[in-house]
Amino acid sequence: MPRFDVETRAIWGYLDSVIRFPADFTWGAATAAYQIEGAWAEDGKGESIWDRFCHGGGHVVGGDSGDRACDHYHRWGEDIALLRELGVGAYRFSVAWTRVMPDGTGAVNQRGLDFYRRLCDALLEAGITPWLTLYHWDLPQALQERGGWARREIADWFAEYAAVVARALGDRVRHWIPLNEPQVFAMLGHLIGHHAPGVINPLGFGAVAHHANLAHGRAVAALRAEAGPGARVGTAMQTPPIHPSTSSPEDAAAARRFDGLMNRWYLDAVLRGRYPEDTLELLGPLGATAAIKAGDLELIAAPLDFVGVNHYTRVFVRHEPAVPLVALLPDEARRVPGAQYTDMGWEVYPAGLGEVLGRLRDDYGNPEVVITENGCASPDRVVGGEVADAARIAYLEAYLGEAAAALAAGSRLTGYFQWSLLDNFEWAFGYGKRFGLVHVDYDTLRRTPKASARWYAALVKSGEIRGGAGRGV
Ligand code: IFM
Repeated sequence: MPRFDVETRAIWGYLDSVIRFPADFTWGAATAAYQIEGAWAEDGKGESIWDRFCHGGGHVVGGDSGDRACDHYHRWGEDIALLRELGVGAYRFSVAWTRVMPDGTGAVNQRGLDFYRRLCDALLEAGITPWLTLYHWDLPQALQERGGWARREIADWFAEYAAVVARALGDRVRHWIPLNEPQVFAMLGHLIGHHAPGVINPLGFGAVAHHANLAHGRAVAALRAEAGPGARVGTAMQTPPIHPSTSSPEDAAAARRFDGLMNRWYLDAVLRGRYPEDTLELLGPLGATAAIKAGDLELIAAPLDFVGVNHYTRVFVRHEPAVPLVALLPDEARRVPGAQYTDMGWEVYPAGLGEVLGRLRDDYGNPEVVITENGCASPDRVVGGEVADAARIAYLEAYLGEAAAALAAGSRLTGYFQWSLLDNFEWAFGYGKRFGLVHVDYDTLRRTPKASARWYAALVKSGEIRGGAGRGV
């Protein structure tokens, strides 16, 4: 028997039904260190690849950087008060590796650990469960200089860091996520160079993609050993549906290839203990064959407690015969007539969430799933002290409707984290893209909860969505 009741499925832009989630469903909000903390060189913190990438200039819209960001490093008390107002039971944040180990390995910076200890203590006191991500893209620059993700040793370095954090915080933290979106940092950082460290090296991409999985596996083992008996360890994967741009067989083949690179390379390794053969054919000559050693896949596929899904949109892919590698990249020019798009230019496509959850249920053994990120960017402004972000509310209604439908269809979905608590540094897009439930004025750092924050608080409190709320904002 399902433990909830969906009277109708959500329909984008129009929903007049009531959706009820289970009473023990986890409701949360998420952030990441580099995107909100600021204080980039304070209290012994080392330099990360994102510090270097932003300071180098020319990579980020407007020359923005995370130097100050939302100044969460100093304003975390205020941000916990915002979480309390939302009423969420869980908060997903990441630890900045360089605060804890400025050079990535070796010396531990006690002041860095103390910051996260204080944060966790205050969360627990507020009745909010910390969910800790170890790596949300801010690799220590010192490790980049030793080869970074291209080196097999990255897995040792990451395991060492995981053990340090687990020993320091394991008495406070039960929920652990080693890597945020390995597919995204591998591809954007090492294949097309849009993200730090800005590497464009197709010939080494296969090794990076394997080392990301290996580092995940080594960190899972370190957490199991060091984080205490009650530790729950999972993932946060960005595994969008990949659709062909047209009905041509060439586009279908390109979409299948891209699905291998983006999704199956990670899902199959972690959940099935093997690499998909078609993707191995592509990545093998790009360094993967040399990188994969006996025993790696057993380690990578160690059992998990949950699979985290970060979800926003679907991706179209078209075949591009002139430039073979472009066939591996999304077709960003493809627009769906009549569809709505967020401020990121991402299609609002709630059915995609149902597709991802259905795939995990039907093809990957129906693991426990948590939506570790979902949300949208919109051009929000404070007018008369209010932010009327109706489009965000409509987006969330529609996506949560899909989540509820997946639950009804047997998915073991146990939680949902809204991306993001605050407007923040959106990587190569800088501060122009606002994903928060709470608006941040980057001059004054004033926080203003948006209409969507009140909407989300009502959902968290009642466990129910009453359709159409976004239209009234
Ligand atoms: O802001 C990012 C986050 O860091 C990782 N997932 C996607 C979000 C929106 O782009």
